[in-house]
Amino acid sequence: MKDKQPKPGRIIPVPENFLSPADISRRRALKALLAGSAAAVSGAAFSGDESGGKLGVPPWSKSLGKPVGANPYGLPSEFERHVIRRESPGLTTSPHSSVVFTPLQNLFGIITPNGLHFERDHGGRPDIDPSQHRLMINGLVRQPKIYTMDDLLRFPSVSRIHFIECGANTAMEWANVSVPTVQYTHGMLSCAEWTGVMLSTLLDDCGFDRKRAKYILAEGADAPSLTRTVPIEMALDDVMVAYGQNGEMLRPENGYPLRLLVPGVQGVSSVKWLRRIEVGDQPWNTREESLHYSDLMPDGMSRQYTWIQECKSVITSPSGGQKLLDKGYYQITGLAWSGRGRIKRVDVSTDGGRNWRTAELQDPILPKALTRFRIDWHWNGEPALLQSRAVDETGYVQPKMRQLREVRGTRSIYHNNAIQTWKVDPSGDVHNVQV
Ligand SMILES: Nc1nc2c(c(=O)[nH]1)N[C@H]1C(S)=C(S)[C@@H](COP(=O)(O)O)O[C@H]1N2
Ligand SMILES: [Mo]
Repeated sequence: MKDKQPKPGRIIPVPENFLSPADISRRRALKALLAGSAAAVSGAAFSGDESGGKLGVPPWSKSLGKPVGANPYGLPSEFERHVIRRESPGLTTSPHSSVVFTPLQNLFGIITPNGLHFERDHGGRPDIDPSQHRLMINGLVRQPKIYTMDDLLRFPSVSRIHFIECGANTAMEWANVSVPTVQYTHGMLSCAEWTGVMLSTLLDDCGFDRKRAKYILAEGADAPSLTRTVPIEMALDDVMVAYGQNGEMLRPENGYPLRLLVPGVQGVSSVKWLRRIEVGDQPWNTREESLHYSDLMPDGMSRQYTWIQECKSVITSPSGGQKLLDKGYYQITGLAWSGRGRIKRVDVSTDGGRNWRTAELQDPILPKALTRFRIDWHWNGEPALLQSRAVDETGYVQPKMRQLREVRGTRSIYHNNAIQTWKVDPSGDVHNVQV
């Protein structure tokens, strides 16, 4: 009986400071974290004699707080200042064609706060005045049109929760383990409630040619004029022209004032700062769909137009860089998603895939959205290999790294959806490993 209700263990949850450019020394930061957590555990200097069961009166209970309007636009508590997007040092040569990763290890539920949504830009982020912004729809349409933001806001709107995952998420791990934390292995992944107009509504408004239209081209207003081809069936299904992100206008980083959202498809197709949609009868083979975003296979051939982000999952806690301080009870939790629909099941292993238990899925379980899973775990102090394996509603099972490599080799950059393994050492340190 006792074994079933082990004492809750403590965890150092925020391991990733050591990779910020300002503080690149892993050891120094970990040491600081350890010192910090010791203070938190023994701390509470103000609170009087807690051992006697008394609750002290903290300083903030003894004076007036800040006035209600102190922050006209709210920010997180200063005690959360380590919860930030981070660049992976050395990953890119220019900060304009680069990425900042979402701190998945710090988040709850399925929604990414707007200030933490990952940002992937090819030529920096433009600051667009919405009154000057225009969306043109041309090509195989009866009536080419140019819309202002005001025009677009007058169309019937929809709000839907979807993830965006960069096709290159987990790309560094194809050949071997290369980055230490879930922020860097999986943090080109975010999920928001997007609001906008269905693209089908706008295509109808322009009277697109239903017989000849096979593809659309979406073009961004940023310096690289990023362009992507989207098949018309997708465009007419669930693609949105979005201006809202979690209840407010898009953030500049994520496409303000307008972006395309292609649910379930690699992030690059969700063109930000959207300024033009062209309707055509064949794919455009632009730079971002020939030179990049094609998958180099072992035989030297490349797969092109691999749109869908297949079913994938990752444990976000405990995860790489964290440290378990005690034997005892821990919650294993993480995220699962599929570009093909809903998540059906997530299994969790603590012994590197020999034995599996089915995790609890937390509502809501939405198509092409992140799904939160959790399961109880009693850590007995022995080495453990933590893995999660997701299954989606099509029956597709997330593959092992080895299975994926057998088919794809190691030179693919994109679409690595393999099972992630976190190794827990007897010391409690958690590492990124491949088994
Ligand atoms: N115009 C434009 N759209 C863009 C990009 C860009 O650089 N320019 N980056 C793409 C890539 S590669 C990804 S992964 C997603 C990332 O969206 P986010 O920055 O909102 O997370 O935007 C896509 N849309
Ligand atoms: Mo991307």
